[in-house]
Amino acid sequence: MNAIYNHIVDSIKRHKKLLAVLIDPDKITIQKVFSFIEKVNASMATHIFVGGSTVKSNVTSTLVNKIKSSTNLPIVLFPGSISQITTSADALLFLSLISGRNADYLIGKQIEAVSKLREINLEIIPTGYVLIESGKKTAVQEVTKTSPMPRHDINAIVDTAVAGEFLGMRMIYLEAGSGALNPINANIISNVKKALKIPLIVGGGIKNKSQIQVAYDAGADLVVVGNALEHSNFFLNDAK
Ligand code: 1GP
Repeated sequence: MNAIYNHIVDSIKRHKKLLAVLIDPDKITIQKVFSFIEKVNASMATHIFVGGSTVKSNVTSTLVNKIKSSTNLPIVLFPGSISQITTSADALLFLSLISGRNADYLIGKQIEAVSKLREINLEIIPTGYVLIESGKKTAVQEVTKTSPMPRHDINAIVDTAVAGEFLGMRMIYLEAGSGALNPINANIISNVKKALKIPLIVGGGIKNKSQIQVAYDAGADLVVVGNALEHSNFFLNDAK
């Protein structure tokens, strides 16, 4: 039942870096899914994340089914709302926005999701979600009505991530926000990574392969790329 998480942990032990392609159900049409997934299959991507901040109800389930029929990559839900939970995925990031002080996104939405999650058999990965300011207001900030953490406050960012680990979260996700002007910088990533024993995900505003490499070199175990794929196939064209 922990197959996806165990695979992430094993990959880290084997020094293998991971890359998730984030698909926002609001930004892709069902007609385009097959050709997009073909490119993802031929790329260096190791995971497909599905989710968005403002997705319409019931769209996610149809999309995940289509993706599943055309890939063997693990599909991990990265839900912006409860309506994005669907049993056809392989795992769910059970997120708590620990950088914010909005009780709804710390514990409220999670409690609302429980009755649905108890009915279905989905691997749940408790994940501390840490939003860091990135040069512009992002959708996460808008939707959750929380303030991102200032970039320069490294100690507070590290303490927040470690508090997540101490609370029993199994991964930490450092998020600059979709379409962020500035991705999470190497200094933040390396300081957080040094303090953590659990896997570290980094995403938001990553636009090219050198930015992916910067994140890996600083200590990111899994990098998430979404927005940039709508504008370029910069890495999808690279064969595995
Ligand atoms: C957003 O971290 C993800 O939640 C990915 O961000 O769309 O900017 O790649 P981008």
